[in-house]
Amino acid sequence: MVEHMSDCLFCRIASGELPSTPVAESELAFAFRDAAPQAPVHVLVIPKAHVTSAHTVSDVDAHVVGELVLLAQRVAAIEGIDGEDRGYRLVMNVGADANMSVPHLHLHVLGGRALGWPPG
Ligand code: DGP
Repeated sequence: MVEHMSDCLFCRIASGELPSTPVAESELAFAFRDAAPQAPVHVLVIPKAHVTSAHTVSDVDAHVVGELVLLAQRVAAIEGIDGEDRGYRLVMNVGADANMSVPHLHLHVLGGRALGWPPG
Protein backbone atom coordinates (compact mmCIF):
# COMPACT_ATOMS: atom_id res chain seq x y z
CA MET A 1 0.00 0.00 0.00
CA VAL A 2 1.60 3.29 -1.16
CA GLU A 3 1.21 6.16 1.26
CA HIS A 4 0.10 9.33 -0.50
CA MET A 5 -0.36 12.75 1.04
CA SER A 6 -3.49 14.40 -0.28
CA ASP A 7 -1.96 17.89 -0.18
CA CYS A 8 1.28 16.93 -1.93
CA LEU A 9 1.52 17.79 -5.65
CA PHE A 10 3.83 14.92 -6.59
CA CYS A 11 1.87 12.38 -4.48
CA ARG A 12 -1.18 13.40 -6.48
CA ILE A 13 0.75 13.01 -9.75
CA ALA A 14 2.15 9.61 -8.68
CA SER A 15 -1.34 8.34 -7.84
CA GLY A 16 -2.75 9.54 -11.17
CA GLU A 17 -5.09 12.00 -9.48
CA LEU A 18 -3.34 14.82 -11.37
CA PRO A 19 -2.24 14.41 -15.00
CA SER A 20 1.37 14.11 -16.13
CA THR A 21 3.32 12.87 -19.14
CA PRO A 22 4.71 9.53 -17.93
CA VAL A 23 8.02 8.21 -19.22
CA ALA A 24 8.53 5.06 -17.14
CA GLU A 25 7.70 3.48 -13.82
CA SER A 26 8.80 0.75 -11.45
CA GLU A 27 7.18 -0.75 -8.40
CA LEU A 28 8.37 2.08 -6.17
CA ALA A 29 9.11 4.97 -8.54
CA PHE A 30 7.45 7.03 -11.26
CA ALA A 31 9.07 9.13 -14.02
CA PHE A 32 7.31 11.96 -15.85
CA ARG A 33 8.25 15.01 -17.89
CA ASP A 34 9.02 18.24 -16.06
CA ALA A 35 6.42 20.94 -16.79
CA ALA A 36 9.15 23.61 -17.14
CA PRO A 37 11.96 21.79 -18.98
CA GLN A 38 15.48 23.20 -18.59
CA ALA A 39 16.97 20.89 -21.26
CA PRO A 40 15.68 18.90 -24.27
CA VAL A 41 15.31 15.94 -21.89
CA HIS A 42 14.02 16.90 -18.46
CA VAL A 43 12.31 14.13 -16.57
CA LEU A 44 11.48 13.93 -12.87
CA VAL A 45 11.83 10.60 -11.07
CA ILE A 46 9.92 10.38 -7.81
CA PRO A 47 9.12 7.78 -5.17
CA LYS A 48 5.46 6.74 -5.32
CA ALA A 49 5.31 6.90 -1.52
CA HIS A 50 5.90 10.27 0.07
CA VAL A 51 9.45 11.21 1.09
CA THR A 52 9.95 14.93 1.66
CA SER A 53 13.53 15.42 0.43
CA ALA A 54 17.00 13.89 0.23
CA HIS A 55 17.63 15.50 3.61
CA THR A 56 14.81 13.54 5.29
CA VAL A 57 15.71 10.14 3.80
CA SER A 58 16.16 7.66 6.66
CA ASP A 59 17.23 4.03 7.03
CA VAL A 60 13.60 3.08 6.38
CA ASP A 61 13.43 4.64 2.91
CA ALA A 62 17.11 4.84 1.85
CA HIS A 63 16.57 1.97 -0.64
CA VAL A 64 14.14 4.23 -2.53
CA VAL A 65 17.04 6.47 -3.59
CA GLY A 66 18.62 3.50 -5.37
CA GLU A 67 15.28 2.82 -7.05
CA LEU A 68 15.20 6.40 -8.33
CA VAL A 69 18.68 5.99 -9.85
CA LEU A 70 17.72 2.66 -11.47
CA LEU A 71 14.62 4.22 -13.01
CA ALA A 72 16.69 7.24 -14.14
CA GLN A 73 18.98 4.81 -16.00
CA ARG A 74 15.91 3.44 -17.81
CA VAL A 75 14.71 6.96 -18.59
CA ALA A 76 18.12 7.77 -20.10
CA ALA A 77 17.91 4.66 -22.29
CA ILE A 78 14.34 5.48 -23.37
CA GLU A 79 15.35 9.05 -24.20
CA GLY A 80 18.47 7.92 -26.09
CA ILE A 81 20.94 9.83 -23.93
CA ASP A 82 22.73 6.85 -22.40
CA GLY A 83 25.31 6.29 -25.16
CA GLU A 84 29.03 6.72 -24.50
CA ASP A 85 29.07 9.93 -26.51
CA ARG A 86 26.03 11.33 -24.69
CA GLY A 87 25.30 11.57 -20.98
CA TYR A 88 23.00 13.21 -18.51
CA ARG A 89 22.89 14.98 -15.19
CA LEU A 90 21.04 13.78 -12.10
CA VAL A 91 20.06 16.55 -9.69
CA MET A 92 18.31 16.50 -6.32
CA ASN A 93 17.61 19.96 -4.96
CA VAL A 94 17.29 20.36 -1.19
CA GLY A 95 15.91 23.46 0.46
CA ALA A 96 15.59 27.12 -0.43
CA ASP A 97 19.16 27.86 -1.53
CA ALA A 98 18.90 25.03 -4.07
CA ASN A 99 15.48 26.28 -5.27
CA MET A 100 13.62 23.19 -4.15
CA SER A 101 10.02 24.11 -4.90
CA VAL A 102 8.11 20.84 -4.44
CA PRO A 103 8.63 19.13 -1.06
CA HIS A 104 8.47 15.55 -2.38
CA LEU A 105 11.81 13.87 -3.15
CA HIS A 106 12.58 14.08 -6.88
CA LEU A 107 15.53 13.33 -9.09
CA HIS A 108 15.88 15.57 -12.13
CA VAL A 109 17.18 13.74 -15.23
CA LEU A 110 18.61 16.40 -17.55
CA GLY A 111 20.19 15.85 -20.94
CA GLY A 112 19.90 16.07 -24.68
CA ARG A 113 22.50 18.85 -24.97
CA ALA A 114 25.92 19.66 -23.52
CA LEU A 115 25.24 20.81 -19.96
CA GLY A 116 27.42 23.53 -18.54
CA TRP A 117 29.45 23.15 -15.35
CA PRO A 118 29.34 24.58 -12.75
CA PRO A 119 25.54 24.79 -12.97
CA GLY A 120 25.36 28.35 -11.57
P1 DGP B 1 12.66 21.63 -7.76
O1 DGP B 1 13.03 23.02 -8.07
O2 DGP B 1 13.91 20.75 -7.61
O3 DGP B 1 11.74 21.50 -6.58
O4 DGP B 1 11.93 21.08 -9.03
C1 DGP B 1 10.54 20.98 -9.15
C2 DGP B 1 10.24 20.79 -10.60
O5 DGP B 1 8.91 20.37 -10.70
C3 DGP B 1 10.38 22.02 -11.46
O6 DGP B 1 11.41 21.80 -12.43
C4 DGP B 1 9.05 22.21 -12.15
C5 DGP B 1 8.37 20.89 -11.90
N1 DGP B 1 6.94 20.96 -11.69
C6 DGP B 1 6.30 21.75 -10.76
N2 DGP B 1 4.98 21.52 -10.82
C7 DGP B 1 4.80 20.56 -11.75
C8 DGP B 1 3.64 19.90 -12.25
O7 DGP B 1 2.51 20.12 -11.82
N3 DGP B 1 3.82 18.96 -13.22
C9 DGP B 1 5.07 18.67 -13.72
N4 DGP B 1 5.14 17.74 -14.69
N5 DGP B 1 6.19 19.28 -13.27
C10 DGP B 1 6.04 20.22 -12.31
